[in-house]
Amino acid sequence: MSLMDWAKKADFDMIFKRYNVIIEGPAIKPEDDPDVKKVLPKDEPFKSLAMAVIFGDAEKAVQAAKSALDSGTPPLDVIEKGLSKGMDAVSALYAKAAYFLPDIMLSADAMTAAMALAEQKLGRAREKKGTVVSFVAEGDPHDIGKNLVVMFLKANGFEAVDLGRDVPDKEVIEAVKKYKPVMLTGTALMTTTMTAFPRVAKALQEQGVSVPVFGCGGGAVKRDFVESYDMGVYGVKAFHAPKLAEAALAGKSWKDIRKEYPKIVGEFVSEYADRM
Ligand code: B12
Repeated sequence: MSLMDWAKKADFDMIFKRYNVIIEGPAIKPEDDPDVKKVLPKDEPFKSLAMAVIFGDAEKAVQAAKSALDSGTPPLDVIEKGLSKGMDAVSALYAKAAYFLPDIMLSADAMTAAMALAEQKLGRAREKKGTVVSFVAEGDPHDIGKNLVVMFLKANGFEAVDLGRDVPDKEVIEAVKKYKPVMLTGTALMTTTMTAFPRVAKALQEQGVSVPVFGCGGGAVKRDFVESYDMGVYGVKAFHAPKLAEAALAGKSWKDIRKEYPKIVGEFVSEYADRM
């Protein structure tokens, strides 16, 4: 068969699809995934915010956040009911290997870009109530939760000293000595890195330094783990952080805060259901 004859008979549509010259449709429709459906908000503007994070589209995430904030949606809702739900969906897709590392990096960037707008809107109270030192555990690059903690602390009038992510224990201890904070917060997303918390607590005690409360949170962390070392209080939501710091300022000890967590944060917290 001559090339011309072959070209007349060839199914170019099929060939183009086979070699990705044209695409049959979206490779994946995340919103149809049953685990995504469980967490995806149904109402606007939260659905668009979450979808922009799911698709790792920073431009759309920023647009959605801007229009939500402009139309009066509270910044906390933009974060908690929209962007964070998107990240929950991303986590579900990553867990079942439908998403890979590059996907979640794009989603993290989209969430971070949109969060910056919510932060501006939250504003920063002028009068400083006290100092809090925040860090992500040594070896851990996951800093979205810590950034939220810092953002809510600043918005509520605390001086937040942000040590960043992958912070060596030694730096945390030095910062506690230097700033004498009313609270120290630690975030860890990995089971291999959360072990920094008991190490830091122990080293502080050995060096005769203490903090009224050491709030510890992050995906990998559970309450019983945090309550296995002194000073540790398990932090559930980033926006609880200023309330915990306020309780410490009011003279509550870490032991009191452990016992009274739901009362202090003023809402039902399933992780503390036995202490309601
Ligand atoms: C985004 C993401 C990334 C991004 C992080 C970008 C960034 N700048 O943070 C990138 C792509 C870099 C990444 C990399 C990796 N990741 Co990752 N990642 C995630 C993912 C999908 C979401 C995490 C997230 O941001 N969640 C949203 C934030 C808001 O949640 P959060 O930090 O927990 O904070 C909330 C609360 O915990 C609370 N909180 C947190 N701290 C505190 C403190 C106080 C005081 C209070 C009150 C509250 C509080 O506030 C927030 C809610 O309001 C998770 C999946 C999951 N299920 O969590 C995996 C996950 C954490 N990653 C994981 C892994 C394994 C990795 C890699 C090692 C993968 C690899 N093979 O290379 C690498 C790390 C390599 C390295 N060591 O450098 C695992 C960890 C497993 C484990 N349990 O140990 C997870 C669980 C995925 C999985 N199911 O396997 N990752």
